[in-house]
Amino acid sequence: MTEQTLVIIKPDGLLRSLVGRIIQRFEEKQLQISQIKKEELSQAQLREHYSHLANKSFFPTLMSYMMEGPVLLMVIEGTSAVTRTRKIVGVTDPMEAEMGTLRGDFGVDKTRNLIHASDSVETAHEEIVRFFSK
Ligand code: DGI
Repeated sequence: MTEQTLVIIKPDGLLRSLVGRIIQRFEEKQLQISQIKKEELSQAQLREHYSHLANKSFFPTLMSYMMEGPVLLMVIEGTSAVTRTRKIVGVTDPMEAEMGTLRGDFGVDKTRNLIHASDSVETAHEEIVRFFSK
């Protein structure tokens, strides 16, 4: 089934000039970019996006990392896009992520893990509305 998912290339992905290589991984797997924009995320947007983590000890570190510079927001579309995108991205901790995944190949640590990708079809819908409705 064709789905849409939200992908965010986090600030260090842009600063390290990894955007082309990241997008290539999705395109190689027949996932298409249907919307894309570069933006600096506000504290309010990030608090909403990461509200499920607000009580975690790493939350302040996560917030400041996400505000180090602009991010690239993308709506990625294709068959089973949510699951396939998460597979391409790899698990949260780059030390645990398989080689060949984006986090396994390019991620640094649990904070600097390069990419966000929606974790379900429902979350994807909410996140696309959050970041692309205006
Ligand atoms: O869906 P994910 O991004 O893989 O994971 P998540 O929704 O549980 O967490 C969102 C982000 O928060 C994650 O990409 C990086 C950060 N994070 C999660 N767990 C930890 C963490 N950062 C640190 N420093 N330590 C953690 O245990």
